[in-house]
Amino acid sequence: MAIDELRADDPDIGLLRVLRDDGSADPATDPRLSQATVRQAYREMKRVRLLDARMTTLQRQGRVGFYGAAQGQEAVPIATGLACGPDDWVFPALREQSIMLVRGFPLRAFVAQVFGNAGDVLKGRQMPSHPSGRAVHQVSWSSCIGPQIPQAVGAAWAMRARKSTAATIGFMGDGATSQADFHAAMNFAGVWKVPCVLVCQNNHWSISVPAERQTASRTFAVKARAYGIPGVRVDGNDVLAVSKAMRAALDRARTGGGPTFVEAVTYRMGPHSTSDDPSRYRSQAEVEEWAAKDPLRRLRQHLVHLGVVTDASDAALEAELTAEIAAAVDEVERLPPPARESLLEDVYAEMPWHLREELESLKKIGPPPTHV
Ligand SMILES: Cc1ncc(C[n+]2csc(CCOP(=O)(O)OP(=O)(O)O)c2C)c(N)n1
Repeated sequence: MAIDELRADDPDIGLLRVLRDDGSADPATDPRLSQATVRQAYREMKRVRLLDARMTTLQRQGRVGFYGAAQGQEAVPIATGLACGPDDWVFPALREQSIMLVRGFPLRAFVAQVFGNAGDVLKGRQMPSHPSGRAVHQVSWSSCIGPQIPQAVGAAWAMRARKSTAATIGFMGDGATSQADFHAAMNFAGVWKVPCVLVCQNNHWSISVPAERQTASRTFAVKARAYGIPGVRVDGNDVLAVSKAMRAALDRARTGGGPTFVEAVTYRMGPHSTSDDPSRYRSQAEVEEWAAKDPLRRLRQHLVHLGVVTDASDAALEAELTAEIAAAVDEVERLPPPARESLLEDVYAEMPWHLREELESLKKIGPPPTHV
C-alpha cells in the first residue's frame, strides 16, 4: 500500500470564517456578538493601527529607539482582549501588545514604555515595545522566540493547582513553532490538560523566512494533533471568526476541557520591526494581495453593511483617536528619564551597603538631563 493511501483519511484542517466578501456575516458561523462589542472591536483595532503608525514615525524621527508594529494583525489581539476575563493571564509575543490596552492599560503608560522614561511603570528597564502590566495580567515578551509558550502552560498548571477558574493565553508567531520550547509546551499542555489557549499568528513570515520554509506540515494547526490537543484554524483577518474561536477555546479551558491550539492565518503588512526592510525578501504584489484582505477594512465593510458606520462617522472616529494618541505622545515625551536611583531598586528588600555606596556616588554626579 502506498503511503499516500495510508494518509487519505488525514483531512486538512479547514479555515473558520465569518465575514464574507460582501461584508455580511455568515449566519452559519456568526458568533452573534452584541453590536456594541463589534463596534468596540473596530474602535480598538483602529486605535492600534494609528498608534503603530505614530510610534513607527517617532522611531524614524529618532525620538524612540525601536518599535514592533502589528499592522495587518490587529484582529487577533483585539478579539483576544475582548474575549478574556479579568483573571486570565496573557503571555504575548511581539504582535500582541495591544491586548493590554483593550483590558484597560492606560495609553500614556503604554507610550511611556516605548520612550522608557519616568512615566514607564517598568522604569525604562525593558526594550521599547516590550510592555507589561500586572494590573491587566499581561507579562512582558522576553524577545527570545518561544519561551513565553512554556511559561503560559506552566502558569495554567499553577492556576489549576490553585483551583482558579482563570485561563492563560500564550502567543507565538509561525517561526516560534520551530523552537524546542513549542514542543515542550504543547506536550506538557496535552498530557496535563492545562487551562491554556495557545495561539499561533501565522503571518506568513518569520522576518525573512517564509512559512513554507518554516514547516513541512500542511498547516500549523495540524501540529496540535500529535500532542492530543484540538487544533483550530481560523481566518486571522476576520475579527468575528477569531472572537468565536477564542471564546470557545477559553470556555473549554475554564470548564476543565484542557488546552486548545489556534492557528490564526494572517499577514504582517509592514516590516518585522523598525529594524527591518521587507522589500529585500518579499514582493510588493504579495503585500498588495493581502492588503485587499486587511482586517480593519473587512470589519469596516461589515459595519457599513450593518448601517452603523459611514464615511463621516469614520472620519470623526479617526480624528478623535489621532488626537488621543497625539496628546499621549506630547505629554509623555516631556517626562524626564527614570530616576537614577531606580537603577539600584527592586532587587533587594533592603539595599545592601555596596549599593548604598553606589547610590551616594550617583547622587554626587548631579541631576540627569531632562531630555533623552
Ligand atoms: C531564540 C531566538 N532566535 C532568534 C531571534 C531573532 N528573531 C527575532 S524575531 C524573529 C522572528 C520571529 O518570527 P515569528 O515567530 O514568526 O513571529 P513574527 O515576528 O513573525 O510575529 C527572530 C528569528 C530571537 N529573538 N530569539
